[in-house]
Amino acid sequence: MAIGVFDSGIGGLSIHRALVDRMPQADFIYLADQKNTPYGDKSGEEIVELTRQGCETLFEAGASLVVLACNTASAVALRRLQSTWLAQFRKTYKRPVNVLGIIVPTIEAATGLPWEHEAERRGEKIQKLDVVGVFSTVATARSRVYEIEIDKRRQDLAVFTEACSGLADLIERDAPREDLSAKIKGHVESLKIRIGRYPDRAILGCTHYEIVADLFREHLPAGTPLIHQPAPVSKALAEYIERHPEYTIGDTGRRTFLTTGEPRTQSRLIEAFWGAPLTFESAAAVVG
Ligand code: DGN
Repeated sequence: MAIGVFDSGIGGLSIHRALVDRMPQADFIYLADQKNTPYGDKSGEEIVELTRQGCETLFEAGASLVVLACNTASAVALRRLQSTWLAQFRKTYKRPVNVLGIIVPTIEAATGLPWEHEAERRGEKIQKLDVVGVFSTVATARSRVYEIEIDKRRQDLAVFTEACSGLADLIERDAPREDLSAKIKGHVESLKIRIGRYPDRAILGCTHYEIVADLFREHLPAGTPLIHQPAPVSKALAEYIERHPEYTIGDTGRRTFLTTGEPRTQSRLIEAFWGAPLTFESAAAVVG
């Protein structure tokens, strides 16, 4: 058995990397739905259906847990999968299986005290924060998941989500760095105009954006705390696995990379981010 990691493309590799670093002995299967990427501009129904199919492929390939390493799928499809499809998956695969999202651990990191304690431990100054800026896909912004979930925890924080239409796709297509930088600058400035000033802290609410986190940092005012997803998500998942030994995750350190698109070696951007070239196999060839 293995941990399945799902994204519409390469963005989820940012989460996968942190999971591998935290649990190097576990077996992992990564699935990129590159045939259908990008998800960010699709309808809710389409996102639910594609995410359901992705989970099925991963369970068929031997995953016991599927991590939706995609904010868009987590925001739009997670609840529907858990309430409607999970019972069916468990019947079909005759073993404990589950689907987990990445938004709640991110929000806990962005709003909760543990994050502030960690920052304090590192000697960073904690300011009184009141405006959180979230950068995400259009579908995540439309779901208002960050506004809703943050409001449940911290009513003293105002949340503004900036829908960065097309940015994940540009990253997926390995667009030149200058183009990515210009687009990110445009979104930071557009968020500033909506808020009336720069946000006090910002969340990278799309797993693709982690790969160009340095460009967000460059265009936000120096010192703006930037919340990254990989660390809190991998920590929350490792804790979840410890509490739930019924989900077996293997112990041979095997890592498989599948794509619904054309099998290929991933982009230069990924190679730089990952530290080595990654070759994906065809998902159809592996699970039929
Ligand atoms: N990486 C996905 C996310 O975190 O929302 C978005 C990918 C996409 O298809 N736009």
